[in-house]
Amino acid sequence: MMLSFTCSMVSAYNDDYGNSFAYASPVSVNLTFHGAIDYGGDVDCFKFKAPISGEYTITSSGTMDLVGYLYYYDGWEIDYVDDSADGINFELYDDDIQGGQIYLIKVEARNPYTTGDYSIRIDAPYYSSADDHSSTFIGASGILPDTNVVGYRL
Ligand SMILES: [Ca+2]
Ligand SMILES: [Ca+2]
Ligand SMILES: [Ca+2]
Repeated sequence: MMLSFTCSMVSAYNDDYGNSFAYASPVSVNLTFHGAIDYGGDVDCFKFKAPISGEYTITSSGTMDLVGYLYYYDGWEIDYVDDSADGINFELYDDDIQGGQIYLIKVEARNPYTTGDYSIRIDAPYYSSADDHSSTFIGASGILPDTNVVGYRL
C-alpha cells in the first residue's frame, strides 16, 4: 500500500486546529478568529507571537461553553479560566506578556460531549509597525488545511 504524505495532517476526524502544541496554529492578535469543537473531546491549540509587551486579554464568544488555557511557549501554564466572561465564555488576562515571545492557547469544551462553533479574540496593546508581520510567527508548523493564516510573507 502506497502512502503519500502532503503537508496536511491526516485525521479520522475533521478538525480545524491542532490538538497539541506541536500542531498549534499561528493566529494574529487583535483579530477575531473562528473555530469549532469538531467532535467530542476535541482540543484546539493556537500560538501567537506577542508584538509588544503589556496587557493581553484573550476572550471567547459564542454558545460553546469553553475552557481556555494560556501557556508559555515551553508549555508552562500561565492560567486557565472557564466562565469568567459573559456567562459561559472565558476571559484570560495577563498583564505581563513579553513582546517577541510566543505564547500558546488551548481551548476545549467544558462538557467533553458537546460540539459547536466558537470565536476567539486576542486583544493586544495598541502598537504601530511598518512591518507586514512577516516575522510574527517564527517556527510555525503543523498548519491544518483550510486554516486561515495571517501574516506570512511568501
Ligand atoms: Ca477543532
Ligand atoms: Ca483540534
Ligand atoms: Ca466556560
